Amino acid sequence: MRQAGRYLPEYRELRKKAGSFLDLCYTPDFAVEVTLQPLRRFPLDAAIIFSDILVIPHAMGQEVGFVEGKGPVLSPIRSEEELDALSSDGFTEHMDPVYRALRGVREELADDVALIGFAGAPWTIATYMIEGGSSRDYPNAKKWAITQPESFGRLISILENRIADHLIAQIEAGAQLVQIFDSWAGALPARFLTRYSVSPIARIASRVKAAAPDVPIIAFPRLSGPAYREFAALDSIDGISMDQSISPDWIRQEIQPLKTVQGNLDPAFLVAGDDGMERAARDILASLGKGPFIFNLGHGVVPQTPPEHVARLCEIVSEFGAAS
Ligand code: 1CP
Repeated sequence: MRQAGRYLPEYRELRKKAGSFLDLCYTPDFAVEVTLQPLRRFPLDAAIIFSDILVIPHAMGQEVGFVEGKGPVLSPIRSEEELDALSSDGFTEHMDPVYRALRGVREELADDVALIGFAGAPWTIATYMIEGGSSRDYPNAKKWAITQPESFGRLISILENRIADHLIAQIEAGAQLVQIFDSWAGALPARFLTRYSVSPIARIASRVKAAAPDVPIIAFPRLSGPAYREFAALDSIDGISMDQSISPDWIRQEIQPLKTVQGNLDPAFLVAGDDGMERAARDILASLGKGPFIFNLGHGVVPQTPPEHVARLCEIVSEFGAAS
């Protein structure tokens, strides 16, 4: 999940200094520093490289910006011609600062702290590319998928290739585990889920496995409900990250027998803190803590989160780990 970000004053300061979000992402010294900021404060078991899922469309020539208070803004792609104008030339060179940042982080991390690389999944990246930013209903992306499945499939397939390349290059640069974020999987109609989320993720994971058989791959098909089972059935996936809409008991019964589970505290508990947070965290640990499990949130840390609450949550999880 996003563990860096605006809830940390030191992040806000560095972001101001960098000028823009993308400058933060593409300046290795800054990206290393932002990645390590949460690790300096909290005894976390893993660092996730500071970057974004939207560096992929940016590397293919799409205009991408991050506007304060609004989020990502892209020049939307809505036609075959705009799709044809995307280019994969120079992709690796464009991404070089990300790989340099991974190397820099790995050098500074303690040996027992894992470094996680990541990418968005094709459907989630495609929604931003087509809608031009965050969306509630994805009208343009869905219309394209419904009315022109062939060219939509072409976009998905281009993204699959770039995502697989990007994950493999991150592993070569020091990522010891990679996560694929399909944050908007839950917005796909059931009839499209396999075609545009499960299968593309399976193909990407197979390519990554062929290049790096020992590196675990976690899929996060957020809000996909009972269809989480389809992802858990994939051979090439090692772990499933769960959002907070699913009860820990269902996860224990349906997913944990198949895969390592990661999740799934609602980030709102981290905002609230106190007893509510403690009870919710302990319930998750009691339900899932005996099986293969990575305690995590169900989505990214939100800006309103008091850092002290994160520190307290780390204590609760460590106490459970020490006692079991
Ligand atoms: O700990 C870390 O910082 C890890 C780096 C990380 C990751 C894994 C960032 C930095 N972004 C992401 C993934 C990401 N980016 C996802 C998938 C995970 C998720 O659902 O949260 C998505 C959908 C994005 C797209 C994105 N980036 C948005 C839009 C979200 C939406 O609701 O549409 C936004 C606002 C960003 C900016 C961003 N990326 C990362 C951070 C820390 C931030 C916030 C920027 C800031 O506060 O300055």
